[in-house]
Amino acid sequence: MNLKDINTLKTLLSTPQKIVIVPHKNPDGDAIGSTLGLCHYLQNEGHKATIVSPNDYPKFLKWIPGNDSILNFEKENYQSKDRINEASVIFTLDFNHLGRIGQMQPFLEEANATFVMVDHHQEPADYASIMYSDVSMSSTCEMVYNLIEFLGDVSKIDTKIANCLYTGIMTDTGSFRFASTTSRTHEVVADLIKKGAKNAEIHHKIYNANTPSRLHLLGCALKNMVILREFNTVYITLSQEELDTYNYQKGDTEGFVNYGLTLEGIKFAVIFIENKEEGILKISLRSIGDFSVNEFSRKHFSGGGHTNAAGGKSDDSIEATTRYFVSLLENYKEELTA
Ligand SMILES: [Mn+2]
Repeated sequence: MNLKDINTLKTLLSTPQKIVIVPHKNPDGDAIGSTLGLCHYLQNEGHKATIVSPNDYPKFLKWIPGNDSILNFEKENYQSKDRINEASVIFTLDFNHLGRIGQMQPFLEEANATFVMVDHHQEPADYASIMYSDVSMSSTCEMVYNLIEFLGDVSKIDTKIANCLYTGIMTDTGSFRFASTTSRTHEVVADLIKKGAKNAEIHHKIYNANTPSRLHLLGCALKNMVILREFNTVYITLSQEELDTYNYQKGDTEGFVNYGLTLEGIKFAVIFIENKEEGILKISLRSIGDFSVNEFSRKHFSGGGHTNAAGGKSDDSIEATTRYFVSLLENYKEELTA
């Protein structure tokens, strides 16, 4: 974050503001952890701060301190719009394009507030007058820690904030194993533990929250896995019928795509998940090393994200989409087998 933006933000926050904090649609651990961590900090500083989420989020995140106060734009629509209308400052966290907030988009576009973006994805749009965008960051939670530090307030990070920020850093780094994890990430996490983050408890709450049906759905996904050795690539499909059979709940397929990468030699893993309600396939892409799934998804599946983790979508059937996907791989063979 540049000095000019830090100073503008300092001045802005030197008097009490009405603040709305927004995570992306289908928020994950980093989106919920970062918005809640920032929200606690701003409230402690005397601001009126509210989180408005575009929609609901998985049950395994519903213990994070303050989660009860999050407004769901789909369910608490009137109240959400009210808060957005009266906001003097709107923070958008863990996304960088207003297209990522679904039906909330027009309301934010019309809002008469100063926008602050804090995000670590590629190619930020330019809707925010104060921007903290850094693709080298492990997580938005690590950036919120930095933001509080830029404001000179690290000593004000309390136990609640520490637990929120630890959660998002942990989930976005795959428990500190992805390449985006730096020595600085560990320093931040060490300080959060000092400040009261209950690391073992957080791991337990996030990762040991399986239901029998989710594990059965995972079994189904792994059975459907197709291994394309000549491209060091793996893909998984899940049809709506299979999701229904195993009583799919929001968040159940989180992390499934990563299993492909645990096979020796595999560099590229993709999961295609049918969503009959939206009439699309949701696609998650992961890679190990230099192969950019962000570029791949931008080019072929109207998505994007990071070098090693991205999302995308397709309007075609599972059969047609996977056929198209496999046909693309020939063009990437050299990169994938290098
Ligand atoms: Mn993130």
